[in-house]
Amino acid sequence: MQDFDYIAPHSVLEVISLLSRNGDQARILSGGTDLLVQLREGRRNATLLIDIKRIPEVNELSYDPVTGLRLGAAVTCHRIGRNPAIVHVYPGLMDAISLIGGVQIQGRASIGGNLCNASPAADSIPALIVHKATCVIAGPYGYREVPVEEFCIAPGQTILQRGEFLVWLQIPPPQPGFGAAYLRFTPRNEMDIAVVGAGASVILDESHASFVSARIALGAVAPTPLFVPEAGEWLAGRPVSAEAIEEAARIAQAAARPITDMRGTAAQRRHLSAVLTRRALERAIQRAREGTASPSAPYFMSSH
Ligand SMILES: Cc1cc2nc3c(=O)[nH]c(=O)nc-3n(C[C@@H](O)[C@@H](O)[C@H](O)COP(=O)(O)OP(=O)(O)OC[C@H]3O[C@@H](n4cnc5c(N)ncnc54)[C@H](O)[C@@H]3O)c2cc1C
Repeated sequence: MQDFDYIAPHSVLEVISLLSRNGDQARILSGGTDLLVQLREGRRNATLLIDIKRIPEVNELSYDPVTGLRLGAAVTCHRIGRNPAIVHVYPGLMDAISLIGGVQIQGRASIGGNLCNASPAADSIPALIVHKATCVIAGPYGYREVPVEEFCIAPGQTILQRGEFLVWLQIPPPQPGFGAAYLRFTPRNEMDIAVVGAGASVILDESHASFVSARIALGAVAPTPLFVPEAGEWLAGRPVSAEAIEEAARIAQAAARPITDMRGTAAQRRHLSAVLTRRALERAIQRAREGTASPSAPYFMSSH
C-alpha cells in the first residue's frame, strides 16, 4: 500500500484549504470502508488522507418537523439506524441504511461516504433520491446545493470540484400522504452488494385513492444510480391500481441500462428492475396509507 500522510482538521475551512492545495492527491477519509480497501488494492491513489470526523458539521444528525432531516456526511449507518425519529419518520430510508454491510461495517460506514464513493450499486443513493435529498457542498466559493440524483456522474466519480467536499445531506419532512420504500435483490444478505436495488416514494391524495406524485430510482442497472422521473410523472394524478403500478414498473425497466457481470446478467437485472419497482411502490403505498411516515412524529431531536 502506498504511503500517505494523515491529517484530522477541526473545521470546514481547513478541509477546503487542504483539498485546494493538494488536488487529486488528497482524499477525504470518513469511515474508510471503501477508501482503505481501494488504496490497499491500488484502485485509488492518495498521498494525503483528510479525516473529517472531528468536524462538528459533518457529525450533525437532527430532525425538525418543519425543515426535515439533516444528516452530516460522516454520520454512520449505526447512528442513523438507532435513531427513533428516523426509524419512525423515514422508514424508506431505513430500508436502505439497514442493508449496508454487517454490524462492524455499520459502525464505520457513513452516509456521505456511501454517496461520495459513487458506486452504481450503493444502497443509500436510490433511497436518498426518492426522498428528494439534496447535497450541501462546501468549497472555495462557499456552499452550494445539488440534488442527489445529479451528484454521481460515472462509476466512482462525482460532481465535486477541486477544493469541494460534502458536508451534509438535507431531506425534506414528509408531506401528508407520503410513503417510501427501498428493496434490493442480492444472493447473500450481509456481505454482498445489490444485483438490483429499487427505491420508490409516493404522495397520495386525502382519500389515498390517487397518486399526487411519485419518484422512482434504481441501483446497479446503469453507470450511476438511476433516477427515472418519467415513471413518477406517469403515475401523477392517476388512481392507485395494479395496472398503474405495473405500467410504472415497465417504464422503470425500460430506463434501465444494465450490464452482465459476476453478480447477474443484463436480462436478469432488467427483469428485477420491474419486479422490485412494483414491490417498492406497493410498499410505499401501504406506508402512505398507514401514515407511518409522519412529519409530526413525537420526536424532535438533535445530536452530535
Ligand atoms: C464488507 C463490506 C460490505 C459492504 N456492504 C455494503 C452494502 O451492502 N451496501 C452498500 O451500499 N455498501 C456496502 N459496502 C460499502 C459501504 O461500507 C461504503 O460505501 C460506505 O458507506 C462508505 O462510507 P465510509 O464512511 O466508509 O467512506 P470512506 O471509505 O471513508 O470514503 C468513501 C469515498 O468517499 C469519499 N468521501 C467520503 N466522505 C466524503 C465527503 N464528505 N466529501 C467528499 N468525499 C467523501 C472518500 O474520499 C472515498 O473516495 C460494504 C463495504 C464492505 C467493506
